[in-house]
Amino acid sequence: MTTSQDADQERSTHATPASRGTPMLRKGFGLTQELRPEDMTSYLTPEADVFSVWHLGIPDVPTDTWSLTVGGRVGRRLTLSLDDLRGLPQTEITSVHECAGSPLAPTVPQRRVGNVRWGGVPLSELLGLAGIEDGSAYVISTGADHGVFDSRYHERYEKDLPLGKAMDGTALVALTVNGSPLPVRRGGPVRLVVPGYYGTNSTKWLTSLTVSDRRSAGAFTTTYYMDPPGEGSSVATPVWELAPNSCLVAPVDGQVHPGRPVEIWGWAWACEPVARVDVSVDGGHTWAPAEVAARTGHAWQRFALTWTPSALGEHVLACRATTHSGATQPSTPRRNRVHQRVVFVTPAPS
Ligand SMILES: Nc1nc2c(c(=O)[nH]1)N[C@H]1C(S)=C(S)[C@@H](COP(=O)(O)O)O[C@H]1N2
Ligand SMILES: [Mo]
Repeated sequence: MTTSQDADQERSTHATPASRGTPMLRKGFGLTQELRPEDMTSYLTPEADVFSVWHLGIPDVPTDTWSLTVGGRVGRRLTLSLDDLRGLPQTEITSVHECAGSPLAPTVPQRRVGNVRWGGVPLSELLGLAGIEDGSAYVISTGADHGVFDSRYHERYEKDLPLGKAMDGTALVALTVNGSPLPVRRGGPVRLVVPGYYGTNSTKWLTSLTVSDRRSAGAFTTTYYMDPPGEGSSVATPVWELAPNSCLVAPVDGQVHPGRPVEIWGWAWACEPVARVDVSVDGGHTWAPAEVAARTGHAWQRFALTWTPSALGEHVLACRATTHSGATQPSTPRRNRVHQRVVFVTPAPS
């Protein structure tokens, strides 16, 4: 690890040499097929089943020459190699990983979600080593990827997060996912992970961290991933904290029969713990509280309710999560709109 005191020089720019000109394995926006909710049967989502999203392409990051700089408003600027990072204290956290959906259609629910165990160096540890100057308020992260998104060339993918979140001990400079080294397509060799925040904030192919007194002026924090002002407000909000959300894993059609108890279950999550999940079997006219497991880390929480249907026919199942502070899911078109599934109660196999 090398350090330097010339923080002033760093202040003028967030770019690092590595963020320019890294060869790209793929160019342009892309994503991989997400798991359907009925296939989210395991608490930990296997890495291969977790959705993947990239805006600018996938860079060919050279692991041997990769380095991370920590600069901006810090006492000493750090440059770390992969070995330097591996030599620092490591921790793990299980965390729900959810995409906020397309920044061009932010109200369309996508249900791109998984629950994984990330491992790496706490961001607070690295920032502590660098020493944060008074008056700092944000940490800006940049990735090595560059390219065209939404008909515009972007020199890099750049995000920011409030200093309080960066220092809360959950944010990681991650080296592993589910116990294995991060593959390049997952953001390897090193990515940022911000548990409790939408996936967009977890910068892949991380090359620099910059402590700042203001937000990033980049496209991915100004044009994209800013929710328009709500009713009675004039301020747009950054797409940071996970809004309450939930999905139904079971039952599906063919599993529901008259007079036979069936477990309605699924996963619920939010930035803060989910305190309650309500389930409906009549399309949202009436709701009943499900049992909800306690949360560990920033993982999703299982909910379940036993239902014994009495008659044959169509039922619209729905689930709705509510947090300790009372935030809940809307039934209007929003990214965390209530999830519904139609099931037919069919005669039991004899
Ligand atoms: N460098 C970089 N980081 C990025 C992105 C990107 O395009 N470039 N996409 C973000 C978005 S929108 C999401 S949802 C997550 C997806 O991470 P995954 O592909 O590992 O699931 O990465 C985030 N980090
Ligand atoms: Mo995303």
